[in-house]
Amino acid sequence: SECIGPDGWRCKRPGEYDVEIPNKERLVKEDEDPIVDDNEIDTGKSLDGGVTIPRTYRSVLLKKWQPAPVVREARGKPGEMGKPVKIPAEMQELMKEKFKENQFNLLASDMISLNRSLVDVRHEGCKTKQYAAKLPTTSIVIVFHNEAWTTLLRTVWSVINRSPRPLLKEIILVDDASEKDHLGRKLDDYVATLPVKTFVLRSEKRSGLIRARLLGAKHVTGEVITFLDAHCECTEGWLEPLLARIVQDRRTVVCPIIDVISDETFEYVTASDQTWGGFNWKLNFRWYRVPQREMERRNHDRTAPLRTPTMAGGLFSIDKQYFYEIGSYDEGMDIWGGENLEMSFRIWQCGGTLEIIPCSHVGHVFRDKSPYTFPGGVAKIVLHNAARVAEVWLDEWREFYYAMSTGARKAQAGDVSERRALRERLKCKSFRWYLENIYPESLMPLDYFYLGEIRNSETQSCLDTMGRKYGEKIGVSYCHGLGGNQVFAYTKRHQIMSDDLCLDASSSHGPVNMVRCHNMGGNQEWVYDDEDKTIRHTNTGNCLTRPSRDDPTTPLLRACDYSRGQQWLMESKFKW
Ligand code: LR7
Ligand code: MN
Repeated sequence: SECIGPDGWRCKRPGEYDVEIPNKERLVKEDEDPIVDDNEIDTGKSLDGGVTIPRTYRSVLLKKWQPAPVVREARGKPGEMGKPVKIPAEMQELMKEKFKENQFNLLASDMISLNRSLVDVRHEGCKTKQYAAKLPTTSIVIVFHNEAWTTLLRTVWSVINRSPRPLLKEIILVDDASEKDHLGRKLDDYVATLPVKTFVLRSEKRSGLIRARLLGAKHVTGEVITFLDAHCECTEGWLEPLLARIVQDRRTVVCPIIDVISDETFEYVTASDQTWGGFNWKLNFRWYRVPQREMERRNHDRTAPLRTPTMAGGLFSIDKQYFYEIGSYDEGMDIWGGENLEMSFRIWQCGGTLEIIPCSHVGHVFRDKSPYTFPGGVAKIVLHNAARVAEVWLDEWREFYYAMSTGARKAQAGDVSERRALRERLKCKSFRWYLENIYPESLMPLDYFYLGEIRNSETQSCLDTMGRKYGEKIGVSYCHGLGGNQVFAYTKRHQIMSDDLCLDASSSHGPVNMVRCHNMGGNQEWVYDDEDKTIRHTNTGNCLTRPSRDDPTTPLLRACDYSRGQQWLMESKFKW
């Protein structure tokens, strides 16, 4: 069981906190709490190259606390128990109008109680889990720019309503130069009335979410920092399992399962517990299915912590001291994007652990578009941030990023010397180590023979994904030398891949399709012959062939005849 309390520790179930603690005298005051060093648990993790900090945790149980109120269903109210809100026909126009402001259904959000009830979505096995009674305190940091009143306050209330009061040190709201009236005085006055200490920090000029979080973190007095986006809803028992995991090893950074609050209806929809975080060649964060090996490592226990290669970025808890030891955030990053991958790589490469704790569920309003401005342009900012990630953490695999995103080479990473020095100082491991040990399923192949364009010797055209999707045919077009759709890797596993797509043929005369890479050879195995320049499909023995004249953009699979139309050159000729 998870009951890890050493001598004198009581094991409790989540939710059990709103019971009076007997014998208050036995509890120590916050400032005289001794360093508890008997809760050391060896996770069997190698320490070499990592940060050397004590693994033990100083645990505090506050003397005074109020039980968290129980959230009951307000029957008949819209959205209770996480149900979808239906907007009456006569309000559809207004709804559409209001949608634009935040890129979610503001009208629906405004109709729902700030204290709305939710279903307890946890796996049955989570409800009876035992956690140490002595957990660290946490401060919640929520940064926002022009957030809607109801989503912001519903986030705050869900924290208040569903966190054991003794664990909740304070809630810190960081206003990143919002321009909305309701986020000014009105907000200050409102938070002053809350039953949990809550205050608003203001950044004078737009600083972006990364620097806003750094500002919030500075004011944290709890032992753990918990970051949330400004449009979340925490569910029953969300906090204890996060903190309990940090007690076991303070170099573990933990995320809840991020459920979906529909941007259309505000329905609370549980996310799969079988997805983890990855990324593609463009350095976009992506959810992927958890591989079998990780399920096996967890003995198929769906309530056990899940080691994830990357995190989404908005919702996680981290030991405060560790947050700084490991290099907090890269202050050179602007507005939005990249910081989540930067932190993920840094945690793993520098000796930490990044996990999703499946017993913790927090909902987040996912939306299709960003509602706010990106001063200087979205592409410029996002590419700048991503280039910093690539320059500091990716080693040679940065080439995948630069090859894939057109314009990435031009976007300036700026001065990254401090971040590289941090990597040195912490003696962080290489990206190869990360790919080998943490993320062998990565779309960035560990070993590859070639990365670049693939040009037909006869037609002088290049293989091109044509921006097509899964299952569609591969194309060829004029070699533009700009990377993007014309970049392919020829891997040691004998795949010809572009990001998550692999050349795939299931019959001997084609077609040659682009299919999600499965890393299992089969229809996706090709052998390039450096001498005669053929790309031979192992299963069928046939060769990749230039298109015929009646369909000049679709390469074929034909019996190998060693003609020039079957010769492909793997020599990058990029124009950057
Ligand atoms: O300039 C800004 N200043 C801010 O304070 C821009 C944004 N913000 C605030 C904003 O109000 C919000 O509270 O920062 C927070 C995140 O911005 P969102 O909600 O527009 O971003 P997102 O949910 O699309 O983005 C995800 O990726 C981001 C990359 O920088 C951050 O890491 C977000 O925290 C992250 N959100 C999540 O991880 C929730 C799950 C989404 C997924 C996947
Ligand atoms: Mn968000």
